[in-house]
Amino acid sequence: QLAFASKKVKDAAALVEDRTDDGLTKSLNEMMGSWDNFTFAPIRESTVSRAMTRRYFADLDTHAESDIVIVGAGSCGLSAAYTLGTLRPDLRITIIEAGVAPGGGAWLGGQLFSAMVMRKPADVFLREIGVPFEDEGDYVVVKHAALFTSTVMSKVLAMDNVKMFNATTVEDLITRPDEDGEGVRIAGVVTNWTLVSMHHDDQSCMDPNTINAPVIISTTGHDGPFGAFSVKRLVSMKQLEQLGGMRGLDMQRAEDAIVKNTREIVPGLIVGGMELSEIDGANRMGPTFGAMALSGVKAAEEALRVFDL
Ligand code: AHZ
Repeated sequence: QLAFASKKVKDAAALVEDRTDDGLTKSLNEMMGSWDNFTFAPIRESTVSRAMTRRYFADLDTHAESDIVIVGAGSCGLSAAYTLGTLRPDLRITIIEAGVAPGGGAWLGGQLFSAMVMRKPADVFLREIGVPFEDEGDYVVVKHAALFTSTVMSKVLAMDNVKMFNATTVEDLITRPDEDGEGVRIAGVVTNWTLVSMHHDDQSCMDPNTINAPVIISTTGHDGPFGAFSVKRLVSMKQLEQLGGMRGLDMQRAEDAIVKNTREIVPGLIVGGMELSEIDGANRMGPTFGAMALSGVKAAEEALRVFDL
């Protein structure tokens, strides 16, 4: 254990102070209106560097051997991470997200509109994480998609056993021969800084890093610059014959299909969310997110089944 670990505030509730009648804490209240003599506690620049890098490299060290790696932190990956982290605080869970900003397509409901629609029964997941919604009968509406995404993300990031490496891309899969020696099982992921992954064509000698794990959940979304990563790689390594190709939009069919088809695709690799549509030739659903949340829950369940085998 590194020394800084012992300083960690284990219980966030211990940080919460009583509030005064105006709604703010006494400490903040006292600070307001007394800016003339205001000054921060002293710091040296190297202290800041070390505060960040020491933790990051300790996390890299710890998570080089993970129990479960989730690739992609969109609505599906985050829902999977929440479910896994809650059910199994004993497991070391690693999230690799290519973007600087995790959340995938779940910061807006659709086009550039704020509200996020989830068809029932996905409201169970909103109740689980404590996101309020308007009940419209067969569907519910969260007033801003960012409320859903930031809530599930904040819960996941606060979990002691979960580490997210963002701005980091999974650029290959680690494989081993499977039991009968004919195919492969997935045994981890190959990572690199996203900015490096984007420049393999014009820079050389930028070898990647690796994370071993017996179970991977891939939720990289449908095909696009970074999307459908794992399933495209399975085709190029001849573990899948071909991709079905995501079909046109049909909300009714698409959401049922994505949840139903969330499964282990090759030993050790579970695929969830819109990445699945590329394997199975499923329709897209457009701006309804219930299937993403529940596919994440099912992917977590599948991952635990495989992990506990
Ligand atoms: O940055 C990607 C995004 O945050 C990340 N990602 C993709 N490839 C990666 C790689 N390494 C690391 N190689 C990678 N990260 O994966 C995340 C995918 O999020 P998403 O929101 O695109 O996918 P999702 O399946 O969670 O949600 C899909 C949401 C959609 S798409 C859609 C439609 O097109 O009709 N409808 C819905 C609800």
